[in-house]
Amino acid sequence: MKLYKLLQGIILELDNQYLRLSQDWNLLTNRDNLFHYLMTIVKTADKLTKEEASQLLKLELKAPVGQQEVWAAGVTYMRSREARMEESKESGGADFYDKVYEAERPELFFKAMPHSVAGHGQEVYIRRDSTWNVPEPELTLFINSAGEIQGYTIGNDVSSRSIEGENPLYLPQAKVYEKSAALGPCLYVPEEKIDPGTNIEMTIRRNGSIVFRENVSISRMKRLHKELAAYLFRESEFPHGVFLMTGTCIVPPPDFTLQPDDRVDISIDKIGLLSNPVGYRRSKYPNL
Ligand code: DO4
Ligand code: MG
Repeated sequence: MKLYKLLQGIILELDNQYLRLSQDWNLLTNRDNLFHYLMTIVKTADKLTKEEASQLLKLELKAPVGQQEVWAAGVTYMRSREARMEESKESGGADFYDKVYEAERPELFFKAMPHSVAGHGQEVYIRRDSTWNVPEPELTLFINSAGEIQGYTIGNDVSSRSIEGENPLYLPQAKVYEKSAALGPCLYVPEEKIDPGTNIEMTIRRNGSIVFRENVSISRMKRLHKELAAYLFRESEFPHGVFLMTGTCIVPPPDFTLQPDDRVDISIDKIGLLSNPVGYRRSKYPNL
């Protein structure tokens, strides 16, 4: 089943039925055994027609995030390892990517606070001080405060490859800035773990034409989801749960950089479509 977060309330979608929930997002999503809890409330929740639900989703949809931080794993696919080694060979950083791909400890980094996450349909930003900006389509885990993977969403880990490539110590600036993370359109809560054969596809459009498209199965990931979750929870607590992007397996060619007004569409089987236009940040504080 799927949970869509609205400006006010939540829509639960189950087998083409739509139900309106008024629960608090953080309390609801952090329940033990979320799938079974949602099954118990299905009978009593208010029903919506398909038209009512699609109108609300059109006008009120937000990123499926409450007070949860967003973290990310890196170099979990061979494709990311190769691309990173290439981009950082001049800075002498290439070895680090090779080592982390092989190491027992995964690369995990902080990605976003909830307020800076873009939802489906909202703009993601690229940095003005970067010459090479890319989207990274990533299956994203939702892990509750007890460290259990309860759901999944689609993530876009928008990144600056020129800043990261110049020096791996610049990683936080390449990765963490306003609207560099997109999540959505929903939180997908299946009864069983996601199918390892699940496909992820990214399409980038410029002036309405496709300039990049690729499709890969998440089965190519080197690490297990539960292994990434266990490392993230080793010495940290997440009282409302946490989102964890699992790394990219799709990398556009080296001469590709995002431009304002591009559109990035990422779809993952069973979860849906996360579509975001690309832009530059318009500062609320023009003197900064
Ligand atoms: O090591 C840098 C980041 C890697 C990353 O974001 C990815 O592999 O998806
Ligand atoms: Mg990434």
